[in-house]
Amino acid sequence: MLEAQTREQLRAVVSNWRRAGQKIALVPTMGNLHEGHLALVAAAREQADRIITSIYVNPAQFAEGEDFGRYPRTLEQDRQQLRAAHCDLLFTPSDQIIYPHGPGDSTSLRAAPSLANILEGASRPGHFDGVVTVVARLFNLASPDVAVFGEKDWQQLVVVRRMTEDLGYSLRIIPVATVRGPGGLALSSRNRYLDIAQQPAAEQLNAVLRWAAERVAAIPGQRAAIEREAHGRLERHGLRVDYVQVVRAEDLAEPEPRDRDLRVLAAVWSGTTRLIDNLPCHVA
Ligand code: PAJ
Repeated sequence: MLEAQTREQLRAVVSNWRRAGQKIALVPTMGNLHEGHLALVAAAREQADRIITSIYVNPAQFAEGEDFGRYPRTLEQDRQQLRAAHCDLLFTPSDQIIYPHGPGDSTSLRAAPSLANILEGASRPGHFDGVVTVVARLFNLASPDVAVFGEKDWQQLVVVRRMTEDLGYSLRIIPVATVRGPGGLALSSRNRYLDIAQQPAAEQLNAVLRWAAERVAAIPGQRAAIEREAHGRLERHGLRVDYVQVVRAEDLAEPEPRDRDLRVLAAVWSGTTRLIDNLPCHVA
């Protein structure tokens, strides 16, 4: 596996691949890789000849008081996993490469407000601005043909898809289904903040979403009541609910009676750990 830290190192490799007519996939991550990330690398393999995985813990998408400082950084472990997954290039830019003048004084993007100011964005103001700002930089640096994102972060996927369209990138966004642990908990780097006693309740997040998705699929007219009941169920499991909401899958809008592809999304707190999850909900 090749490695690059700078723009020049990355460009040199990418230009070689381009000259050889090879198709390039980018998998953006913040590291501390798990099977969810590796599923993205496997999906990238299906779509392209060469895979670039980036690891960069992006300060611009963490709000004041969030876990930027203690976000797990496990580069050596990540490197080994990527090697085993046959990633072709690991890109680990420094802050200086991504934000030459510092994140506070950089030229940045604003994510589409209708997508970015709700759900996660309502609780984490500016989060998606930080995400699209870094993802656009990574797209510019790597100029991939495809970029792979997890459905685990459904809202991020929708926001990035819109940014890609709005800015006219000619690349395809490939979504990958959420990888879960045996109890249904979506794999996440933040799961390591959970202690063993919090695990069963955390697993209820997925169980309740499964229940809600099935109910809404069967009786979409009862959506609001189902959201309320899901809220209550999560609280009864000791989870503090930030939101549990059914939206139109493609643009997170409030569903209309004719909409078929919905998505139920939730964020909860288990102690000091914020967990998110979502599931598709197809109305027959
Ligand atoms: P990170 O949380 O490291 O996630 C990187 C990618 O892995 C994202 O596309 C995310 O949706 C996906 N992913 C995480 N857990 C997953 C799981 N259990 N199953 C499937 N995919 C999963 O998301 C980010 O980093 C950042 O916001 C980033 C896009 C890199 C921009 O900084």
